[in-house]
Amino acid sequence: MQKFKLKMLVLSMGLALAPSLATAGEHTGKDHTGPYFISPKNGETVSSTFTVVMGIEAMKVHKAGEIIEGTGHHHLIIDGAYVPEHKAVPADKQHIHFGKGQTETEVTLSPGKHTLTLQFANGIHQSYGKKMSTTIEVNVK
Ligand SMILES: [Cu+2]
Repeated sequence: MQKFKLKMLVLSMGLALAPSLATAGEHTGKDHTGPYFISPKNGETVSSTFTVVMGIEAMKVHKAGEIIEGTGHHHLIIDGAYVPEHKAVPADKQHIHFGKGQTETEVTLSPGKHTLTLQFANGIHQSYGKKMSTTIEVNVK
């Protein structure tokens, strides 16, 4: 039984590796279908001011202004949910736009647990929806 389970694990790992092997030589992160946090990592303990590094492979980062297919910009949502597809991402203290195409920012939060959500949206800030979002939790010292 043990042996069988191990074999299945090796098999599924092989399958998971297959797509990245196909694109070997290219840059990593091909397993991400939406935006992702390069830093911090989910569950990480951070100091009150910390750097957030945002990544995306599925689409290209472009400054805001007009709708260009396959492009958009990052939004960081603090302690809030993703924005449903086609809805405009609000602009307030909880929703930070990176309309210049930034992929890095500094955030200051109160001590305790917070969620960080990345939401990718098009050039006029309309959300690409849940599939183009990701949420992690951080523990602020
Ligand atoms: Cu925006």
